[in-house]
Amino acid sequence: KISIRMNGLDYEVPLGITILEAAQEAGIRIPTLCHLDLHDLKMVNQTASCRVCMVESPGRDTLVPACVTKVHEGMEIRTDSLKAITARRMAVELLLSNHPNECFTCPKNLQCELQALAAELGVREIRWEGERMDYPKDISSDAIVKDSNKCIYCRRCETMCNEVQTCGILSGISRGFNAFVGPAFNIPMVESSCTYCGQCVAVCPTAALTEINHSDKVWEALNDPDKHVVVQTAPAIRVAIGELFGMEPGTIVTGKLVSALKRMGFDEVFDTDFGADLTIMEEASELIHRIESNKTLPILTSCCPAWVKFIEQQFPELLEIPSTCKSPHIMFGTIVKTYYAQKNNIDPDNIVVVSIMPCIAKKAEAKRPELTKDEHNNVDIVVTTRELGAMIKEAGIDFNSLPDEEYDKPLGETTGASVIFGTTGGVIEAAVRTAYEWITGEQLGNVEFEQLRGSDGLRKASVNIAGKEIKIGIASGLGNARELLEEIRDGKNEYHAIEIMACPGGCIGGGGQPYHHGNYEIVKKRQQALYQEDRNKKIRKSHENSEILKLYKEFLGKPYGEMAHELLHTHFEE
Ligand code: HC1
Ligand code: SF4
Repeated sequence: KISIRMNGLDYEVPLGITILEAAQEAGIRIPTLCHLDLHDLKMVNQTASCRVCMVESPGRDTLVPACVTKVHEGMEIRTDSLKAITARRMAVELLLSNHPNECFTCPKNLQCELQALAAELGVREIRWEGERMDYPKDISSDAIVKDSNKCIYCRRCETMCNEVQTCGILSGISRGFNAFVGPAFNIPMVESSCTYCGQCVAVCPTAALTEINHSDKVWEALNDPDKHVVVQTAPAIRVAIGELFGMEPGTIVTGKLVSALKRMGFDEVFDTDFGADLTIMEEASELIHRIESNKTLPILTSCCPAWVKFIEQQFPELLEIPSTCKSPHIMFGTIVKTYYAQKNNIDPDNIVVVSIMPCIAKKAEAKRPELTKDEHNNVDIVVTTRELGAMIKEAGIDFNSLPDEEYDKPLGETTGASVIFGTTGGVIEAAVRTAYEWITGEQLGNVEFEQLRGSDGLRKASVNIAGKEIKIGIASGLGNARELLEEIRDGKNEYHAIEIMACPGGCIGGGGQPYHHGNYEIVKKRQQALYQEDRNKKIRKSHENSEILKLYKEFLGKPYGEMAHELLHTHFEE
């Protein structure tokens, strides 16, 4: 420990920490903008480029950035001097002098960290009316909008993309005044190898990176009398959307979510969890088939579209091993446009399937050629949790006072196994519950597999099924996925099954969820809420979902059979 003096008071702090960390320990706020410490992901963005955290250190002539300056014995620091406050304000003023003045219409309005800082620091005028960057917006992809004019060069996205996700798409481009972050040579996003995981969007403090907004398409469909509009909600929405209405992270709002969607005018409100139960029927069958034939192991889960794009682009030689299952919301869309359409005598061309997803990559997934090649798409429109929250507000619905309502039936019955899909480890736990009972013919006493749970990005465990150790790997975050894939490629991996989710924490940490500003405690609360939702369910195993069993009996035939293959499975592209 060393002694320092901060704002006139004495503190004992550990040697080697920064002024910013010392201030945080002492409960003193130093504003930051480019700095981002994601210690759960072992990632710190420490570019010190914004100069917002300047503090005064008497004895030194200059101000110093608190985020990168280490404390030393006897150091004196003033975070609140006029000089420090003026410097901070000027740093923000300079950023604003080259920032589009369009807060009113900006997708980040009221959620922008730069805007919030300007308010906090009392910036009341911008004294420099100068030249501005004038790059066209990149709307080339189906998922992400890049507006380089709003880039403040904090490089958080770059650190996330390169160090956590290891995708290497984003880097600094151009020099000086014109500098921004984008794909090499500033090629359009769609031409890059971006996975659309959206983690760069999740950490961008401004609107330089946002999701493409598709809410107008939903309103159009809802207002078209010829359209039958069916909505489905992903597992991770119910434990996060409440945050957009001031609720505590991890508040379970399933009933209010259904209620809001009914009030918005959707003809049917369904749950992607049903699709997840269906996925387990197929994926567990595929797992058993591969274990019995001892071929193409390990099987990799295929529900995360960013992860699928990652393996297609980075490990094309391994495309034999992912499960061929379509993702749950795509399976659900397929069933709505076939079984449901036939049962209800509705022309599938008049059905619009809307998916509410925590994910930005799902937008691009829904547009993949092999999932849209039939005369009708599987899923027509994808909106994120954030987009839905904004739509509920636009519709004037008072979310917090809504009653709890139930998902529509049929196709409305879901299990605890499917709701945990939304957290890292959940898909494989759901698959194990079913595979265990199918292989052994015995009922599981306890359906909770603690060894598969947790929040570390890379976990390894095994489950004993009928005397055989089934080895399981779990990765969330694409950098962790890369480690497992390299092991497989190099023949060093002995796993039977691997679950991969592109976003740290799984879908609950998705790029389309309410912004958590790098606070992974929020993501962990969402995770606990999903496990609670699982415990609240009467049925906790996918193969006991009676609506699913009926669907196979009336329409699909056998799990992993011919019809199931045709409708519920897909292939991957090099
Ligand atoms: Fe997910 Fe999935 S769990 S991918 O994370 O398999 O997005 O929530 O809907 O499709 O069920 C996302 C979540 C989601 C699918 C399911
Ligand atoms: Fe990188 Fe993911 Fe952002 Fe694409 S979406 S640029 S892969 S972080």
